[in-house]
Amino acid sequence: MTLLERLSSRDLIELEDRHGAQNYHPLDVVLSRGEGVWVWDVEGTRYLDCLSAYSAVNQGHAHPRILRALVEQAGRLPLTSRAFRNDQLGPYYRELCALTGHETVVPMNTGAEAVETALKAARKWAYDVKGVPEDQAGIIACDGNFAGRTISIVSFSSEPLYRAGFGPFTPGFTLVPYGDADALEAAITPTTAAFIVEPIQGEGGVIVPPEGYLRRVRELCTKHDVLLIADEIQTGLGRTGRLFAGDHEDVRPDLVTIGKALSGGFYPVSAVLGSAGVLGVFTPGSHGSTFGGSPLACAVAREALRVLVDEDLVGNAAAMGEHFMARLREVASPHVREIRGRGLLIGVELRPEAGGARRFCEALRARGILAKETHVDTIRFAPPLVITRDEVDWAIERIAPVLAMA
Ligand code: IF1
Repeated sequence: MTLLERLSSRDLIELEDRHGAQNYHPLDVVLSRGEGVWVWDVEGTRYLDCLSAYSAVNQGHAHPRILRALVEQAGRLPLTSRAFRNDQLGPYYRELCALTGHETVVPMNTGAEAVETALKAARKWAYDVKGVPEDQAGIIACDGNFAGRTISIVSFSSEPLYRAGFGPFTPGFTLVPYGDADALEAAITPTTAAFIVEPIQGEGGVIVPPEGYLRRVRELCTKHDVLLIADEIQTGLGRTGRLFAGDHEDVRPDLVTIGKALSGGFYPVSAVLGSAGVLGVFTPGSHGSTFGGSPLACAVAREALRVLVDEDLVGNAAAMGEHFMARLREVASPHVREIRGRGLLIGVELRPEAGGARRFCEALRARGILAKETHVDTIRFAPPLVITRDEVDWAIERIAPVLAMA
């Protein structure tokens, strides 16, 4: 046992606050162990995790198969850099392409890097293929988007909190309302390279667009020779009850960004998927990453994807999501304004008079459920996709009195 393991939650919180930058306001629960849908704090209290590290642990905490793959590969060869080839990268590409139906992969680490990579590919495609004049390629994004924290990404954020103090911003971005295909069409110009969109907005408050929106967006992008970039970093890899959230409308984007659950939460692994025609714009030296495509990342991702398939986590997300949502709708609460979502990405929006979602998350925590508010008024329920029917019912027994509280 290390010294740190004997510190209380209070001691550990004090240390974090003394030495850490204050860019988060977490619930004051200090976790030290996880298994499947469950996590334990340093005092040994057990919680059902209804956040799943923002959908990075779709396969459940510390999945034993992914753990084994990680340890095995870490003991053999963690990193080569892309200056040399490694024996995990090719098989990883093959398996990822076979699973997703895409042709080409760019391996990166964090979600933000995958988004940056997709935007770079789209700009270069606009110049090399579409014939847009130099430095004029435009990208259209949606109000309420969340795609990461880099300067270029916050340059197209509509959230003042994410931007304030970080200018000057990267030019070339236009915003349109989410869910409004006519607004997209009106914003497209001859120099538009791409439209980037989340099939369901996560940070925006679990916003499900109107039925048919993504299909219409696909048609418009095709008609105007604009690339459709789907950011599936949060919604992808089973979360919404299909492999990709775009699958609900049979939409095939030109580029797809994935991350988070690609590693089952063990390690930052992200990727851009697309066709050779688009991702082929990258030439040697034009893009890269020290850790992207490392043997460790590839081995972990390969096993994380196999677990997704072998345990039918996509099917379970669909079935358990339906059950979770149906049980939530039975809960009598004066505070609930709307329950929405898909699969196991569920948002419960409270009425403005409820006093904010934060106090409900604190009350849930006191009853053994960890959930996080998004925006001010929405509680997000997004447990690991390995959750069982009994565990959903266990959660509902605790959620119901919290939603009914004064
Ligand atoms: C934080 C939110 C979730 C994402 C989509 C790209 C990224 C994310 C659709 C970037 C990341 C995170 C990051 C995390 C909180 C979180 C989040 F509330 F802020 F919006 F999940 F809902 N595209 N989402 O959701 O991926 O670079 O972080 O790997 O604390 O910032 P990343």
